[in-house]
Amino acid sequence: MFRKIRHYNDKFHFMGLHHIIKIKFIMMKRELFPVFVFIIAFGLLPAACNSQVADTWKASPEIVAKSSESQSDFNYYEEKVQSYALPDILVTKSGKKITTAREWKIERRPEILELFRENVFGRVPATLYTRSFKVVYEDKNAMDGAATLKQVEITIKSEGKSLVIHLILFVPNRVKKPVPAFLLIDNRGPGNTDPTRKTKSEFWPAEEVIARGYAISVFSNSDVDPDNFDDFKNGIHGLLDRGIRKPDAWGSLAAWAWGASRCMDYFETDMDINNKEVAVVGHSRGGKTALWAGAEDQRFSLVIGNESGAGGAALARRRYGETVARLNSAFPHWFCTNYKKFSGNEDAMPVDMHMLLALTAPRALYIDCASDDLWGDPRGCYLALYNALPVFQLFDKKSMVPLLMPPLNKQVFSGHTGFHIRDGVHNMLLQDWNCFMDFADNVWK
Ligand code: GTR
Repeated sequence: MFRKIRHYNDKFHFMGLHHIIKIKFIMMKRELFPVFVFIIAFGLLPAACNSQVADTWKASPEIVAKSSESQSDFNYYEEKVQSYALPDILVTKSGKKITTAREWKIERRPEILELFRENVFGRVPATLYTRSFKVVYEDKNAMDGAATLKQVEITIKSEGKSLVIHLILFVPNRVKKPVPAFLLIDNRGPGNTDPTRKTKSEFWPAEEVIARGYAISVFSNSDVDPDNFDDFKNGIHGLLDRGIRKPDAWGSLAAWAWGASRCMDYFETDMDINNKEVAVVGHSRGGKTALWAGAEDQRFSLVIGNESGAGGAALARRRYGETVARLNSAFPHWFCTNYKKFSGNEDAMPVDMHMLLALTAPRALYIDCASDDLWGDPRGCYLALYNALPVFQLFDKKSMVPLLMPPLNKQVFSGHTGFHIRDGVHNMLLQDWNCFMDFADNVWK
């Protein structure tokens, strides 16, 4: 069930079961032996040799030292990462090996989704509610005629109480409809998402996205659930939670992800939007949320986790930068109560974040990090993506990222998986969005 891996450099990827199986297969066929020798000579050996190191990202020693100094309770040294064993993504709880896309979809995916609901993000309550949509403002001549602006109220009602999610949507005018769209789960406040466009921010570069022919939309996570610990009294919890809170009841991240799905419900009613091509995007806590939204709601065809870090793409077992214990103490409202069992006890988790990423397959997944954001463990995010590939490849062999982490500012993607690490601090910038759109161009063609 668990596979031992080495952590320090990327060479361990060759320990992946899928590679071993492939190599065994090649060796069985004698006529293919020269191919095997070729792979060893030109594939494994150069990858293991130092000449490649210049082409792969490594944390800057200065930033490692600085981060370590400012947060001395956390590990920033790669050589101090203890070895760990990741749960095998392709072996079911009962020990069955998954070898086909069908088996993944029917057997392993639902099992992993349940494990994340039970132990990490929590479960959405079954409480009945109604939702309605109202376009409260429309400007067909927004952005000097380049786009149509729609401001939509999504009203959720249950037993006399209600809550409104405010969706802002720009649709490009000079493009054939319906168009693909990006939906940002905004965790930074309205200063980044001004519908009047008097204030502009790279965090939500609406003009640039419109210029590329995509619609761009946003809602604020705090509309769904304010980002503070109040024992789950306010926001959607106040509306839908009933009875005594269970250890697997949803936290705020799951609530925000649920909010993204309500925006998707709206897109399904808007003829301008191609609801088969909607990307959910989030930064940091919003990035963790986007990954979970994509796992829970398979209508999102592209999932983008920007600097999602611990509780997002970063492998928990590496305990590099932010840890499960710190997430639980600093943000007790983000995850379900069961997640607290894993504070300082990551090896006991029945999942790790490569499994969260795999829940996106066979849809498209993009992960990105920033070089100075060691708190969010860029290498741990990459390793999660790499270790999710066997699932993507059950559907499409082309889904691939290289063995070694790409160097700074060099985007890599193939098939339905992509990655980059940007130079600089924790943020989401136009440079990142350009990479998302390049990937989307390729996926949505
Ligand atoms: C930090 C938190 C991270 C990340 C970040 C953010 O304080 O430790 O997990 O979510 O906030 O959302 O900007």
